[in-house]
Amino acid sequence: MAKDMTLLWGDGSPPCWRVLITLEEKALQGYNSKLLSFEKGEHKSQQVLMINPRGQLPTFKHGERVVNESAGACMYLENEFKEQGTHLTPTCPKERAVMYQRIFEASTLGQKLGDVIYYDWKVPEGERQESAKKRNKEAAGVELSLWEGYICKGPGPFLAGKNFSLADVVVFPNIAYAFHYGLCPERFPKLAQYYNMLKDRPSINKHWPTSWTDTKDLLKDIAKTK
Ligand SMILES: N[C@@H](CCC(=O)N[C@@H](CS)C(=O)NCC(=O)O)C(=O)O
Repeated sequence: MAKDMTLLWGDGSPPCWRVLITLEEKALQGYNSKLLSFEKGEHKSQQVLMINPRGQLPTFKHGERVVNESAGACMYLENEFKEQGTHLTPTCPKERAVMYQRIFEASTLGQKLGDVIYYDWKVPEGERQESAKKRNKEAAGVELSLWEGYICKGPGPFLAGKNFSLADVVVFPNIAYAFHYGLCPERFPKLAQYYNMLKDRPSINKHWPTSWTDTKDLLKDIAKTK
């Protein structure tokens, strides 16, 4: 039982999904799970700000230990509960190196996708520029092409090698997010294959964002670079 853990999370957030997946993989049940609404601004409530001064989700606490950064929380849980549930760290040093690299570079992927997806939301109407939108899309294309290449690199089929690892926990939500926002599977066939391989994994499927009922098209014209 994990009664001394609290996770405050928001639906549709890749960082939150990572922590939910890890808790599931590590067979940690009975934690205090609280779904908050971004729309209602609940991520800026006192309840969150007391633990996470940035007012962001996920917000995670184990006893008195606070680990709000999603990848940090996943790594923390894997280390604290090494022998429980799925082993999410490869024993092979080479695969471990790849895992760490992918975990940390996932933030660049998230940022490049966000630059396209949230452009209109972040930039006031009078200041929006088609050229800036185009540049963001090109940069997202370059980044996604890197990840498309990673899927065929190494022994696979998972990101760090033969087994599902923390790299997949951290990166899969970003890949699913890209397809939800309209990334074209024909243009990124390896990413699509990776997505299809993992989408029904119980830990992933159980926490699939319920708000993702329709697909958006913001990333539909993103192309692969050579
Ligand atoms: N680096 C943080 C990022 C968390 C994050 O950006 N959360 C978003 C939701 S996906 C959020 O709470 N945004 C609201 C805000 O920044 O005000 C992590 O990985 O945990």
